[in-house]
Amino acid sequence: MADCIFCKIAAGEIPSTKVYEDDHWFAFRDIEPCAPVHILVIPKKHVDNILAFDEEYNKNFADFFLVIKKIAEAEGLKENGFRLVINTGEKAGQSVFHFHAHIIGGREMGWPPF
Ligand code: DGP
Repeated sequence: MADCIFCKIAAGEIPSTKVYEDDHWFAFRDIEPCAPVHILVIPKKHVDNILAFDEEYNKNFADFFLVIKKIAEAEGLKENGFRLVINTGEKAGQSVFHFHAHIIGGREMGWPPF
């Protein structure tokens, strides 16, 4: 999508620190990390957020959790776990309107998250 910063990152038009890529997914390090490991996982096919999903688009997410698992293992997060955060909507903290999941790990975390 034109003027989408994450579409441009996935296309290599804006530089990022890539940690994973396949035909459908792109993952890179967050520019403002909140933990030793802070990675953003995005679908290459643009969607604003979960609220914009329909049944057709959802088919693109068949391997979503396997991709998350692959990245988490490669980042050494298997032993101590990690947090997966998907901010959806401006009031919930979404600032970039291209779906992204934050993989956050490498430190202890509390609950609730706010
Ligand atoms: P959210 O608030 O959930 O929409 O998260 C957006 C995240 O994206 C935020 O943690 C900062 C990160 N971010 C924004 N612009 C860039 C960028 O140009 N490069 C990288 N690597 N991360 C970015």
